[in-house]
Amino acid sequence: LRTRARGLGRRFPEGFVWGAATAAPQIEGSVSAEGRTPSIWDTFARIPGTVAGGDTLDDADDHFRRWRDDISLMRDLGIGAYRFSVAWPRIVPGSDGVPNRGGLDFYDRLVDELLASGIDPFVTLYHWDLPQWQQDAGGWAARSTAYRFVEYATHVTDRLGDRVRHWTTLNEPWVYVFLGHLLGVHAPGERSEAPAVRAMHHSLLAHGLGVQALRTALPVDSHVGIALSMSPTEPATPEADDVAAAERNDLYRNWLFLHPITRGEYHPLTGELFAEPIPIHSGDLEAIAEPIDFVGINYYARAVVRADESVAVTRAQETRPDGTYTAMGWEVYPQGIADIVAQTHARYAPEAIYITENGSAWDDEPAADGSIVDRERVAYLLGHLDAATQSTDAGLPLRGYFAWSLMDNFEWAEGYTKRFGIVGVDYATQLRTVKQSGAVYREVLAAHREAAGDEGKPARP
Ligand code: GBH
Repeated sequence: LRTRARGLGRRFPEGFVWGAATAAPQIEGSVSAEGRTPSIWDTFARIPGTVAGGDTLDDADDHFRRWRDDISLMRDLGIGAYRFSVAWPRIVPGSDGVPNRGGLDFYDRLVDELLASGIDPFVTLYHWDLPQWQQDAGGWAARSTAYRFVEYATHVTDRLGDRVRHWTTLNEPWVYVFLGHLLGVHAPGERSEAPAVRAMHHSLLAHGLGVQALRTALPVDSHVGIALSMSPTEPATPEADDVAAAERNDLYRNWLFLHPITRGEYHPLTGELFAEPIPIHSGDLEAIAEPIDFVGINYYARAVVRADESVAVTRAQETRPDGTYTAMGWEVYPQGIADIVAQTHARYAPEAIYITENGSAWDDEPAADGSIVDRERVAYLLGHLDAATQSTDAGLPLRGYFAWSLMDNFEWAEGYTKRFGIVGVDYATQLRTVKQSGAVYREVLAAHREAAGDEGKPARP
């Protein structure tokens, strides 16, 4: 295993960024500390039946208090970059828009300590924790949310812009827009098309206006992008109707957001997906297409689609091919990571691509001595890294990889029952244990560092 990990590490190009990712609502806890007010997930989790086991964000990984230890852990793993999100309701706790010093101070210290540890901070501005006060003003279905997002982003860049070089506007808008507004399984729990279509457009607008604001606020050597959920989508059979269904599903799932961001217009087939009108104002599409420096891909699994006249394209049309499935019920399909990078490059040729998330949940069983030998996660990790070398070998601009997740955390509707960490968390004691997958990742990173002689070199875009 060690040999395989070390061999893999050596196959990545010089300057390749190795990271781990988290998100504020999933790890921080301390939900009312230093002036934080509730987010839509605090509210949603309190509705009976929404989150497994009635779990809430209240304690999570207690990272808000243990952040220093968590950075030591990253240092111990040899991680070169840390992707985390800033909690909007910590920065702007109320509708008066006044920034909150206590919230800003937290991320200020975090960034300083990361830099002092030689870890490059990758900041995500929005990872699903809309302030409840803004939901009360209409949430993503309201245009004002895009403007409030820009004000919030500006407070963050005012404080961190001198030290953070990589910025992501939104994490997976597709997921919070459709799971949150059409399917109702994520916050805010709405179930109809009108708010979903509006949330889609206002998210794109928030992204575009956010990029413009970031460009104004940040030094020129800063890199700005977005992280999108992507599942390469294939037809279940070569039959024409399956192929057609897969094509529409592919557009819906993978390119709905990236197309307007890179082209300045919605994909021509977007109108066929929705009956509700998209609330476009003049100038919106230009703003949405403000150039970005990188696309972040969050890759977990592929989708294999068959035609089904009885369901809309925006509902599941997936089949379940034979294979290995994670505890989330997602197929293990390493080739998909190379496929989706190739497809993204072929369609939109972004300057740089990062895998901003990749990982898997399994029912980890700690051994009697407390160690966690997570064989399936090790296999998933190595399999996906192996496949990712297809992209770098082909000369595609894949610049980095972030494991999801640094540590077990609040897995949204699944609560704390699903574990994605390469580090285990015992929620009763908050004890962290590096899993075998974490140890293997450490080997990959060490081998890459030695082979590329990367020590001390700054990361590339
Ligand atoms: C991400 O969402 C989130 O950014 C992160 O916060 C979260 O904890 C993590 O992933 C794990 O869930 O049905 O087989 O085609 C990922 C959401 C996962 C949505 C994969 C689409 C398709 C799998 N995506 N899913 S499949």
